[in-house]
Amino acid sequence: MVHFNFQGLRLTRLERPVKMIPVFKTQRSCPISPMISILVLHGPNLNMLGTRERSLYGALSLKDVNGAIETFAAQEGIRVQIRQSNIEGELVTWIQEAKDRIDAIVINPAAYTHTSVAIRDAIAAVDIPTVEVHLTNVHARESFRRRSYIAGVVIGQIAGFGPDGYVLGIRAALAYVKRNPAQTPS
Ligand code: DHK
Repeated sequence: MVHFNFQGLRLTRLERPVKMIPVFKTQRSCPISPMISILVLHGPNLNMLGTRERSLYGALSLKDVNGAIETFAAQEGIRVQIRQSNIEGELVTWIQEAKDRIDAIVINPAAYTHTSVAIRDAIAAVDIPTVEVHLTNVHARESFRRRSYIAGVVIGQIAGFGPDGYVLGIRAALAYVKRNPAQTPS
């Protein structure tokens, strides 16, 4: 150790240089913006894609659909988290957990679209921009599928484009988040 005086202060310098640990700048001062995070939720029976009513829902499995979502996310440089549940409460919990962590939600609530006040209330409660996706054109099917409890609390709905609807939904959510950066979590 070497001691020396600087402006009346007794300072000590270590002889061996101290290894510098890089300190990452905070988000505000960082010129590179943080990755946008999108939560993709699949509701009940979507785990059966590929075998379920193929004439309506197509031949792709949920794994195939998720693969296409992940490929798109990688191309766009965004983070996606994908989950499926047959249980309403589980979907509600995941929406709640997204608060202040996720920039946007893309959800196919499947049959819960037409029944779930709980999912609607969860989306309203977290105040995260959300896109509603349906594989089929629900408006051209049985009348009970035309009513969506979710539609009133989302930024928009995409229906009838099969699995492409998820990528379209993410694209729409992404554009919305970029236009409304104040809503992104800090
Ligand atoms: C999927 C379901 O499982 C149905 O209950 C909905 C939706 C429609 C879809 O088109 O993705 O009515």
